[in-house]
Amino acid sequence: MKTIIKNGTIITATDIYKADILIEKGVIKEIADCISFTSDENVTIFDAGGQYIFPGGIDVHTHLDGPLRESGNADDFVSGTRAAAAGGITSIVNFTNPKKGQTLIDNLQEWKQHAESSLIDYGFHPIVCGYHDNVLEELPQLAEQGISSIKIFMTNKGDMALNDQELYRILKKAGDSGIITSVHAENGYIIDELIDESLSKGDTDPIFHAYTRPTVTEAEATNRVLAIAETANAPVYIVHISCADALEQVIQAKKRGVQAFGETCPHYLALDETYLRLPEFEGAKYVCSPPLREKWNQEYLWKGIADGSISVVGSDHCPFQFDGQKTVGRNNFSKIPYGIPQIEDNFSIVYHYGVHEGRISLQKFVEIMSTNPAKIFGLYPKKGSIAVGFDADIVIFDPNGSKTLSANSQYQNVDYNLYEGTVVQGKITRVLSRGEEIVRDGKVIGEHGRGQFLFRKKQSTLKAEPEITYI
Ligand code: DUC
Ligand code: ZN
Ligand code: ZN
Repeated sequence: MKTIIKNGTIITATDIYKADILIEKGVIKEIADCISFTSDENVTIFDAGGQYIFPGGIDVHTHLDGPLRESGNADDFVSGTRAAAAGGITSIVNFTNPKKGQTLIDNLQEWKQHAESSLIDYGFHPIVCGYHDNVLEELPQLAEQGISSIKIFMTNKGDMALNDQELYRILKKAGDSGIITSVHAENGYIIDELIDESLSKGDTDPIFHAYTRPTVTEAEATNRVLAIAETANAPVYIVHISCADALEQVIQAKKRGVQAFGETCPHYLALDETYLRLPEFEGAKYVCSPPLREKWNQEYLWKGIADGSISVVGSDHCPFQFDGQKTVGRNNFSKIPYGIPQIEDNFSIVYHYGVHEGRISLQKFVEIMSTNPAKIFGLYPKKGSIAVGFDADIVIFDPNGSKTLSANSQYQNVDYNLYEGTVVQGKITRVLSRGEEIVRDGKVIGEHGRGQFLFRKKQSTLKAEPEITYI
């Protein structure tokens, strides 16, 4: 069975050109000016005239099925990967949450079972919750099992936060094992003090979530973990950079030669702290950590994307229902589960505010949404571009179309949409995953359970490839 995509404009991280694409057995077999076929062949033809052909989005920051702290999140692998597919995402790397006392390897096996219902391909970043010596022994074993990244926290005192010694040991051992360490960099010890001070004054509204997590607490933690990674000579990936001050730490570390990569998220690019002030407690819908920042930070984040200081945009999709989950914190912002729904709109928001509004090029869009995540997280050259030999993970996108973002029309299993009513330029018309059409005219038609586990390459293998050096 063959598929040919005709007349589209192919966008990669480096090129824009018109060509046809031949897909066989889920893989891109040929790219040429005009691919012909005979009428007796069994060929599916998609005419992509006037449309862009992007490599499928790779979202390396998702929390599907995540029991984060006391509240379970609203999307599991069925609803979450349907939403992802509708939004142009063909692969995710999802966080796992180990139970107390569970080994990382056991936890991985458990999460592989959770993800069997996935519609799209998936990998995992195991979260290391707290430190114990076994963790160090397990890291090389994880790498052998196709896990080339982990996540650690400098916040959430008690159950997750690591001290500097623990950060150093884990970063070093992970780096030596070919694993890149993703870090949630906020100084949780200081934040907890600020929360107590705020609550004792009666300052309990959602906006105080932002005021008790000031940019300096993010910048300090970012700087510290970058210095620790530098000492350990280990690669480090700073997740969800929200502000100029934290980004500046990454820029300085890169100048010193630290193997540092930065990620931001669409909400830091498109929303700001004023949303936390919405009446009727609606600000709770926008509670995430790090918090939304003053608007002027957005310009710095876009500049960081454009100049390569930020390598990836990930969704940090971690949805909670407004009714019944977010509302738990009505009288105390620190009880609002932090996290927001985003997996479905990530691609559209970055395209709209980035490409359509002229902040980044089409090639840069592909680089941050697909190519860089694939390279940094060990999926390249299987995923992350449109080229012969790559999986046929493809988004066909009409730049003249548009879409209205709304809770009423979304696949995300949550009772609100962050961007309710926003009309974004461009429309995803088809999505292919390994050559199979999973979205048609914006509707998900792929079956859940067809997604495959992504065995990812170790970071050391990746480093040997020249492509990574441009970041
Ligand atoms: N921040 C995180 O670090 N994780 C989940 C959601 C969030 O807002
Ligand atoms: Zn985080
Ligand atoms: Zn997260």
